[in-house]
Amino acid sequence: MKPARILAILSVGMLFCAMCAMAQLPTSLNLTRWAQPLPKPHVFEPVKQTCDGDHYDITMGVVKHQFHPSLPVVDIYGYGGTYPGGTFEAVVNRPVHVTWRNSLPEKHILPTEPLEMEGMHMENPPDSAGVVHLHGALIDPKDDGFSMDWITRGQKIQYHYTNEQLPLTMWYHDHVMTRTRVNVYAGLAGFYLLRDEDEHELGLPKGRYEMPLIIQDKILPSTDGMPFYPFEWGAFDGDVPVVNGKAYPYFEVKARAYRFRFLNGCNSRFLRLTLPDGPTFWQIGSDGGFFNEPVRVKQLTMGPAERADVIIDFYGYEGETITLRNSAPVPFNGLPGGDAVEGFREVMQFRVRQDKGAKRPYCIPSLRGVAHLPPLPKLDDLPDGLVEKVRDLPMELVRTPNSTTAAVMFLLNGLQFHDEPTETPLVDSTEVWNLINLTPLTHPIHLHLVQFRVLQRRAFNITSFVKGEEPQYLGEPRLPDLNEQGWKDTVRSNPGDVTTILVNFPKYVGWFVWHCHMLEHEDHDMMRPLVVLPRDGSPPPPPPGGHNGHYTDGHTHEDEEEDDHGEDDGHDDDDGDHEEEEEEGHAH
Ligand SMILES: *[C@@H]1O[C@H](CO)[C@@H](O)[C@H](O)[C@H]1NC(C)=O
Ligand SMILES: *[C@@H]1O[C@H](CO)[C@@H](O)[C@H](O)[C@H]1NC(C)=O
Ligand SMILES: *[C@@H]1O[C@H](CO)[C@@H](O)[C@H](O)[C@H]1NC(C)=O
Ligand SMILES: [Cu+2]
Repeated sequence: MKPARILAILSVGMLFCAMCAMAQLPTSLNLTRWAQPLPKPHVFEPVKQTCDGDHYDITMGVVKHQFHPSLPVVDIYGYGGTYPGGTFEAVVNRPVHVTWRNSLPEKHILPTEPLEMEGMHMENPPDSAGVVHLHGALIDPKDDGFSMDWITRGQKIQYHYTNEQLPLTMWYHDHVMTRTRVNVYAGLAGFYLLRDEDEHELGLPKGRYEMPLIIQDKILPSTDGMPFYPFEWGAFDGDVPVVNGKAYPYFEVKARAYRFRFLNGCNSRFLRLTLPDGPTFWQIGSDGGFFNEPVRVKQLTMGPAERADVIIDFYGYEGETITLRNSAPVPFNGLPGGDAVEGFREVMQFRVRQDKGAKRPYCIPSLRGVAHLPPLPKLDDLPDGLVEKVRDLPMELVRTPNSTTAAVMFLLNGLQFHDEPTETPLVDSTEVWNLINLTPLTHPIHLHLVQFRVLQRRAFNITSFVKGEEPQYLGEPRLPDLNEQGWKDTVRSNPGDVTTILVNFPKYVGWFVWHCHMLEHEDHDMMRPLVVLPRDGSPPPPPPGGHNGHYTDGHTHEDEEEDDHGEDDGHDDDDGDHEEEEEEGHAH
């Protein structure tokens, strides 16, 4: 039995201890609600379009930002000059090539004391380290933003997004080892919308009637306008909702249907969103794309990194103001009930204009022709020979070795990130993963590379499991919610449940990761390699990130001129490079 297992049984008591020990966080200023309009993130323009795709040149760096009209403009982080970063508009099967440039400062704007690496057997990354992960993408590992593949100030790297997948709502964000929580909190996140031709024929609301909504939480305690982030490993929950970068915004809408791409972009906070006295949420898609038919949702529950594609029809609500509310408590355990802190019960406001609405309610089309979503398989009824491997993967709360900064940490499968890989599926194989949650919290579990199906959840006896016995189930399996029955890349794993997913590992071999998407958990140390192996027994390509001295790979990270401000010379040079990397990356 692993020591981690023995400790896990103490988990509930230890968690509360850890929480008492945490420093009291400041509270935000009392900011006037609905004092500013909701902005729409700008759409990135390609620097050039060629037969082999759209080329972009994007800098991660310091940006000017104002969270609320009563606060001054501050320096935080962003992509392409703004927080949130610009939106990529991409088309299925048309590749996107991005030169990511790093001009992040040598000294981080948020606390990153080197002590944080205790017990983790690796050096602290430089403050300016940055690496971009495209969340939801079917992708070659060299382009995936592996956590050790960071570049530092003055460096650039080109990533290739082939877009060979169904249309979906993706987002891109920073993913540096042990630093994701601070970098994302500082502003490094944006949308990547992938569409296809057929989607246009559905007649869904578009243009100004389509709005991405990245909901995040901040603490804005001071008149200097800077968001506060503690030096902590425990989950962080801000008390002010920030939507598309603005605290408590309002959105003026017409009395007609809108399409919203909801994204929970919080570090750790779960959301349970409602529109009391407002129209219904009709969810048309989840993380990995469309459902066959819209799903009526009363409460939209979203863990960090989950997306929901939602139609809201304001027809018949002329002249009304409708508040988007949240009731998800902290900590979140998946049970009904509880409530959010006062500042987070109201997220944003819709003001439905009196003039010029629609003439009739919106009729949502069937999405079947675009979704192509196979019926949800049943665990007991999977075709013979489909599943090559079943993995039982416990998540646990354990004592951190020798740490003075964090008494406990969450682990996957009792192991830390730098332990030998254990999740090593064969390429093009299908596996069943049982996510066995022994902790008192819900964890949003994310796998890179794939879109999977959630088959079921089933309560089990934690006590007997911790003793090393086979899982002892305490009830019948429960189907996932209707809006969790489509393609998912992030699933809420609730305490005391075995959450079972069916996952295929397509096309690419090499090093990816799977992790909890509560960023404080992910950073220490609830993230593990996911190494997809070739079928012929040959070794997979090494993990990206060789330039950092931790691994070796063939990947080039170029240094730029010292005074680089992103707007590129030497851009044309990238193309030669790109050819080279492409060949290299697909040569297995
Ligand atoms: C915040 O300000 C509003 C409006 O001025 C006021 O009604 C409310 O009581 C204030 N809340 C706190 C906690 O001070
Ligand atoms: C913890 O500290 C002890 C004593 O200094 C040392 O022997 C041990 O290797 C440390 N453990 C880890 C995991 O760093
Ligand atoms: C859980 O397992 C423990 C140890 O095997 C047993 O004593 C206990 O009765 C079980 N609880 C339930 C609810 O079955
Ligand atoms: Cu977690």
